[in-house]
Amino acid sequence: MPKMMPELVSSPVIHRYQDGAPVLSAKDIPYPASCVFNAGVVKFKGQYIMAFRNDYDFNPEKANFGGCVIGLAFSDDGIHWKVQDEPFLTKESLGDPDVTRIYDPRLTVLEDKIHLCFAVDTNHGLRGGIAVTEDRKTIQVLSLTAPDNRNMVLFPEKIGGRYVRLERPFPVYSRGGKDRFDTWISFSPDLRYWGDSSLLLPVEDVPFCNDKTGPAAPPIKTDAGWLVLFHAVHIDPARGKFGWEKSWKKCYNAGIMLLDLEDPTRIIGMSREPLITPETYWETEDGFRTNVIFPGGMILEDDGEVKIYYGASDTVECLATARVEDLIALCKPL
Ligand code: BMA
Repeated sequence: MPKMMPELVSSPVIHRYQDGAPVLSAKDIPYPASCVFNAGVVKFKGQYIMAFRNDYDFNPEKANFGGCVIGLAFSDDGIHWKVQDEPFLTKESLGDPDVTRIYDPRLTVLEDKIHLCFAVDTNHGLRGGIAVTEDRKTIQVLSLTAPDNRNMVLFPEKIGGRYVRLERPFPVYSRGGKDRFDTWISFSPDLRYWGDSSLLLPVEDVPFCNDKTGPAAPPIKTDAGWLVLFHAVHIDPARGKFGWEKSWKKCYNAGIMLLDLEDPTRIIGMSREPLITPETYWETEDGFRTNVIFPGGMILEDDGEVKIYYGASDTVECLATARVEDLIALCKPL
């Protein structure tokens, strides 16, 4: 039996923009769109850039979608977004007929270029990609994992001379055939070849989790350490269904931790409670899979405000803010 969860509440340091109303949703998209969520966001040369996931052609009878693309949006303030006329990436963008879906983008500015992490479903498993874009129209794929691995995020600079990523492999056989997945960390000399992998955040270390942990937004650097958002999932099979699907009983919360600046394989602090747990109408009442908070972007402003972008209910994109010092203070030493 999965461990039962206590009643969860979001941290008081979190402020939802407009009481949690979306900053981007299907109605803002100039091409077919049903659910717009799980975005990656960066601030690059003064402009905010968002890459979002758009599942389109929803079929209510089958509770599934005709397809999924990644779109781009731009903003001067990180709040009001102008969406580019055409999708940025489709499953065809990789030129590999084995790819059946591309989704869940994360963005990192690294060495003055926008890097993109993404997930693809293929006929032979789930893969995580790392790419760079110079023109915001095309991507150059630098690496693709072997199945099954995804949810990758890149650190914004090299550490100890190597690139670093967080990731979430899917070890099914050794974990009793069910999803019980943890966050890992890997290193690379060139963004192509990845290794020196180690377990970073196992499910059992997160008090509000009984199912899986995964990287959320790319880490931000602070004097206290790398500030890292993660998602943590708990399941209670006794719970009623969440959302439009026949059965969806998972609850996704956002958590926060601090990693050592020089040795990011070391967790130096973590909040024992969720940072954001589903609470608003958009997070709990209506959506494809309600009770899902899926952060993919975190921006530290010059004045110490942190903007956190998160997909709500796999349906809309929302924004919360917090003070960086408050987030750090939540990460109590382990
Ligand atoms: C995960 C991914 C995410 C999604 C989440 C909740 O497995 O597919 O894209 O937001 O499930 O449905």
